[in-house]
Amino acid sequence: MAIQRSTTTAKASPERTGTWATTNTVDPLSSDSIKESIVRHLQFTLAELPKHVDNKWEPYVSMALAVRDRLIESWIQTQESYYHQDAKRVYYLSLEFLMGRTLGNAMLNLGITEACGKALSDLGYTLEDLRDAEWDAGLGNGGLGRLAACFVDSLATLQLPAYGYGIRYEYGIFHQRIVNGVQVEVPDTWLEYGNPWEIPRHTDLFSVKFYGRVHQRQEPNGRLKTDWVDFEEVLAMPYDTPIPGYKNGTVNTLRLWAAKASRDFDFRNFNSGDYRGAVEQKMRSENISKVLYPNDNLPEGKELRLKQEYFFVSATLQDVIRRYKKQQKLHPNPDGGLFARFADRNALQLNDTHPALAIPELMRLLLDVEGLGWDEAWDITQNTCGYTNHTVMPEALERWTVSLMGRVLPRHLQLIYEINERFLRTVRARFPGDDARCRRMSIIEEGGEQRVRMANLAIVGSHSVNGVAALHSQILMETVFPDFVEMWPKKFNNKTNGITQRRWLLKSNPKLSTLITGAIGDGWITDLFQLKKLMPLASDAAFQEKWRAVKRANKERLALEISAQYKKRGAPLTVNLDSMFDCQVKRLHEYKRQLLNALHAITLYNRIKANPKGVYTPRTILFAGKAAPGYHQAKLIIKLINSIGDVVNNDSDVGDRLKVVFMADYRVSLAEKIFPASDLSEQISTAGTEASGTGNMKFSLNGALTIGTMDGANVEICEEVGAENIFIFGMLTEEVRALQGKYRPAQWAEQNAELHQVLEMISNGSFSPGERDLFKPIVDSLLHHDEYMLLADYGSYIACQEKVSLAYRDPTTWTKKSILNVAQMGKFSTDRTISDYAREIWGVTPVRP
Ligand code: NBX
Ligand code: IMP
Repeated sequence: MAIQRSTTTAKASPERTGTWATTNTVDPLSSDSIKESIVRHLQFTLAELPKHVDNKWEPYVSMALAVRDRLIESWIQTQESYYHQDAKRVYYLSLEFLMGRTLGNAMLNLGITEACGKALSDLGYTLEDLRDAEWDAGLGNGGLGRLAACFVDSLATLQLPAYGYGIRYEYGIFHQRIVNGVQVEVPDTWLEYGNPWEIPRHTDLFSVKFYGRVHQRQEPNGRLKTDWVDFEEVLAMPYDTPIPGYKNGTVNTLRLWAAKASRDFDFRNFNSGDYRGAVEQKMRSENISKVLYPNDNLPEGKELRLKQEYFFVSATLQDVIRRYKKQQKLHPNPDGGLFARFADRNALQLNDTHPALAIPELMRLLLDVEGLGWDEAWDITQNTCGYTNHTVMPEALERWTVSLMGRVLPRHLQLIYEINERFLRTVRARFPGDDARCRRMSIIEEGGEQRVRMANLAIVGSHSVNGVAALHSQILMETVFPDFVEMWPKKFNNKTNGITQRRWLLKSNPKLSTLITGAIGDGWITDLFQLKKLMPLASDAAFQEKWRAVKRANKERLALEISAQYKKRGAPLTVNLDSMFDCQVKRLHEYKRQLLNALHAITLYNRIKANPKGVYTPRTILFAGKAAPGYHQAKLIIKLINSIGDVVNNDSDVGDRLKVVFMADYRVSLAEKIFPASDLSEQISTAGTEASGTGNMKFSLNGALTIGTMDGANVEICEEVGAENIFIFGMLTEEVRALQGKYRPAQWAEQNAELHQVLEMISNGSFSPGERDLFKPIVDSLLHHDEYMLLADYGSYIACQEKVSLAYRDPTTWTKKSILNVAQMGKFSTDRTISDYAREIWGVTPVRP
């Protein structure tokens, strides 16, 4: 359905008096109307005149507001239709939404990119000019946060009644600078100039409580009533961002909460005479939404983080219940209590365990506030919640100490104990006398300091538990949670991740999009399986030629970006456009094995040095990614990569046959430039460690071939594109498992002369002149522990890279494989992922506004 283009009339709400009706006589999506709107915002919202503007920010904001205006009517209509049609709603609860930029996406979804371009050119600007004025909304760390952003896009495009709920961090993921090869973190002040996409809702506040104690008393009717007393109160204020579907009239909501000190609290404290103490407390409570925790796959266990998790869960659930009650009033249910249909009208999806407090919080609201009994409340909770797991690494599972939980959330700790007791009773009934099983399954970890295992809580309190790729789900069921699977086999399922093609092809790679649409039509934009129609063109010489020209142009664009960045760093660098762009872009983590890629780079360097006259396939090896600020080993790996670059890039024997590049500040907007320009995608995690990966899909959708292990979603990519169109190497999960316990990495180093030489160079200061021992910790760790078995996979990796180099020398075959990769990416659209969640977990269906 297309956006309404004709004359529009805003109707007055029936219960209000007065004449609200207005008429709009021009087509709001025409370039004239858009231009008028930009100028009006510049003048009346920003109090500026076009002739006086000397920056890009103000025209960008005016443009953004003009586009936002064009979403509002559909937004309101969409929300009204959810009420009118008594829709079942889905809530995606996530501590992270890595949205990136909004302008380009909003224009595409409204179908007004061209009109906007024309309007701007009349005013003397181009879209490209203004694009870079927008800050990335970087409210996430990596895959988990970006997945949430792709999900809300697909939810709107599929016209599902859905919401994203999270935190409006004042500081998103830090910016990364590279100074002397070292990562330096710079705060992300993305809201400094304001955010034109968000609508603050100053009147829709909820109160969230912390600390205090629990007080139980008998009510006159004999029931036990629980009160939470002596608490500290913080207010949650929502900020709404519109999430438009693709040209379909649906506009959903991303609602992010900001913490505000309560007035009541100000008043009490400021009048007590302790002014400074009161100010400090106010600031402390507003700190809750101040900053995103920058760790991925390693929880910090800090009190503030626990408060963030509870703050957003509590505000969200109060809002969900408010909306449910309102909808029940419009569509009364004569039989059954007010909450009888709650689970029929609401689905909550927990993005990892970060929002798992939703389980005890929903119980608390139903029991203590709404007055339901335990059994009814528990049924509702279990039937409403679903839990998605994103990691199998034990150190990444959240476990809050009981003492912290009891202090910050006394009522919730009590509820968790009660949930656990009832749960363990059912375990004992099923498996009498099996104490070991009870200890393993308990929500409370004993032995040492008591902890709350959030994954166990999430499993017990949900009706669905899913992993994010077939292999990951299998590992979850076989080795991480086998006891739970035995207890509830039907609860467990797989939902393989995806990506939205609207951002990761249509918007980020306009040239390839145009070529594809010219060949097969534009159906792929909302039905990615249609890319299959490219198959017959894979060997078509003329089509191949155009395909290569697109890749070339994208490489030119990235090369300019690289040169600009290195120039700023004072280390000018030109990359060879004929070289293979070999890219690994993702968070820095030992299990992802950027170091293995670095060992390959040194190996290539050594080969060139040993035989400078040899024939080599030129490569530009590009890395990008942030390391958690406290993750020293990861930061040292960044330094090593940059140091290898310093040596290799300045060696005249090497010339333009090899460059090692580290691009700073990997983020959504940079990713959008890298994927379209890459030839080779590095997906080389140790088998069994990467839950899914989604970067792997973005590369493949943009025509890069993959070198990868049989890990995460690589397994399914291989299945889709066929083994002949992907480069697979390394141990399988079972082989990794079999080697654990008896692995002697030093022996692998001794047996491979090239590997031995590479390690020797890293430890003898070849890449750290003047600081010989700088990288010794890396080599020590490899030789003595090598937790992720880089040395065991090195030989197979190098051999596989030789096959890649050889294949790249034959452009016809390479291009054919590239086209066949793109053609077979249909499965990896989040449209498919979300349809599966909607049908198999949430039970929701589309609502057309
Ligand atoms: O989630 C990632 C996985 O590592 C990927 O394999 C997967 O593709 C992706 C989406 O399912 N996990 C991830 O990004 N985790 C975090 O960012 C994270 C953040 C905070 C935290 C724990 C993990 N406390
Ligand atoms: P919420 O979903 O209750 O947060 O409301 C979001 C939007 O839905 C509001 O701003 C209104 O545009 C619309 N809305 C609110 N209440 C009603 C209603 O009772 N009927 C239809 N639409 C409503």
